[in-house]
Amino acid sequence: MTTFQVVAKPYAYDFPLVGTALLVIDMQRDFLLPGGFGEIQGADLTAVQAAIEPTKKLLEACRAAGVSVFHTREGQLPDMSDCPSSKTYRQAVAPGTQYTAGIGDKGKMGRMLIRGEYGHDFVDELRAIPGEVVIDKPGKGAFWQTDLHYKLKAHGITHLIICGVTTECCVTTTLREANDRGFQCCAVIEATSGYNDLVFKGVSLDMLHWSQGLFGFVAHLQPFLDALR
Ligand code: TIU
Repeated sequence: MTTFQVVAKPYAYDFPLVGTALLVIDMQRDFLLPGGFGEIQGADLTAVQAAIEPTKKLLEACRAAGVSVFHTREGQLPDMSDCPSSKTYRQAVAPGTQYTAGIGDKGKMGRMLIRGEYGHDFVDELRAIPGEVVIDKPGKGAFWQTDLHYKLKAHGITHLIICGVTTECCVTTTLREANDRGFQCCAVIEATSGYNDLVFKGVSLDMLHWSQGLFGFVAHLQPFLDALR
């Protein structure tokens, strides 16, 4: 069985070719491009966009090596019936909200974070290709109200290489949930970013590998590119 090893924190991350999936979190126009939900949230778009090219390199290396690829998209059904009420009250326009526009409202790329809208879909650089799994999720974590766990099991996945946006939100929520489910996870530093990278990214990733890997591993991109070559 082919296995790989990359330098990581808190120690080397070993992963099998068969049994590992790359999990690309929410690389959607609404989070990454001007006029989307991220910008309305006050995002530093330059910071999140910096993850696009490294994620593309990681994705291409995984595809070439034969690593399974899963993508997620955050978004609601058009009638918003699947929107957690916590989100409705804080991230859509509701009494007391801090926003003037939010989830479900019409933006420059269609209704924000609504399935089927232009802004909800992946950025052009990171579109899924046939054979890759796309998981649509209503929440931050990719396991809640989705069949991600079952599809990972169906593919025999035990290890997850995790990247995408945002580090502080959907990436780490998903990695923490995956750890509880027994998956050995590694986040890839250059292939993730958030809305306030000066403050959030470093601490978010540090918390993952603190204390002998409380939630999992963190590694740079280059060791993955070298290992998968
Ligand atoms: N920062 C933030 O609100 N992010 C999200 O809503 N979604 C993801 O992190 N993908």
